[in-house]
Amino acid sequence: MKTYLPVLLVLAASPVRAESSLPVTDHAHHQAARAETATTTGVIRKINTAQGTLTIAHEAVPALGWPAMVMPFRASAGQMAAVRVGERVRFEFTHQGMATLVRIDPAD
Ligand SMILES: [Cu+2]
Repeated sequence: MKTYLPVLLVLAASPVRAESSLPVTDHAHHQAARAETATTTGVIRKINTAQGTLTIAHEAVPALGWPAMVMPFRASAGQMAAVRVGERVRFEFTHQGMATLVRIDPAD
């Protein structure tokens, strides 16, 4: 027991030291973290090049607790040019703030 105790103390102390080295006065470390993404399928309903959005009737996203719905996703000019209204697509998106497409491909 005596030989294990110092090891346990070091292990218990390590997370505390790591945590205290993070900046706690701002949220810079949150912005630096990799954005979480989710993937689902849907049908393109509208391509709005002026607003930079694709409106997609998407299926449920269980990972986010989202039901099926119609909503806009921020999209690049290249992404908007690569799809047609009525096309079934599979797409990956970030969902912090406005949902933004990471990638979009034909679903079939
Ligand atoms: Cu939605």
